[in-house]
Amino acid sequence: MMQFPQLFHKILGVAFFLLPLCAQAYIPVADDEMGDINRQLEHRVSRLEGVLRLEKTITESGGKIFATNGKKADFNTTLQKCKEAGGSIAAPRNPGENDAIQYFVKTFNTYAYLGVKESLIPGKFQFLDGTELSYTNWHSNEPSGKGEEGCVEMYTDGTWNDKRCNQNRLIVCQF
Ligand code: MMA
Ligand code: CA
Repeated sequence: MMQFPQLFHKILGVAFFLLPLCAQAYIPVADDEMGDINRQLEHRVSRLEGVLRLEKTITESGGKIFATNGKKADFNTTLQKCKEAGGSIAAPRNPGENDAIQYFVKTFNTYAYLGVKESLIPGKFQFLDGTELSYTNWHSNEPSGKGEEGCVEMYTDGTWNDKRCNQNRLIVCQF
């Protein structure tokens, strides 16, 4: 009768002997099927993106997708609509993202609210989660509201203006 340590050693030996076989014979099959599914999905996604770009309802910057439904709403309704869609209100973090949002503002010729709001310090603005803005694109002489304009809209030229939150502006979300 074989003792445990020897048996264990034998099983380990067989396992390591079979490992390269598995790697060559089985994993490539699974890999291929996965590759097939990935290619099918990528094809479907790229066709959907083609439709949405044709309709001018999506833009992309650095992997972040921005989208509009072409409709207008006040700031709180915009927050709600973006959340319902599984995203959040568009908040540009750099010039590329600002350009991506500006594309909609120009295309729909309608200003858009951004995911930026006034902090407890009047005239100081931040992201909705309270984090600091590392990029801004204020229009000259903005922000001007001194605590009376808690939201931020984007003008057609891409610059920002602090604005009361009750206006109807283009809904632009990020995903
Ligand atoms: C409006 C309003 C402000 C903006 C000024 C710029 C008069 O107020 O949109 O937010 O700063 O225009 O002139
Ligand atoms: Ca202002």
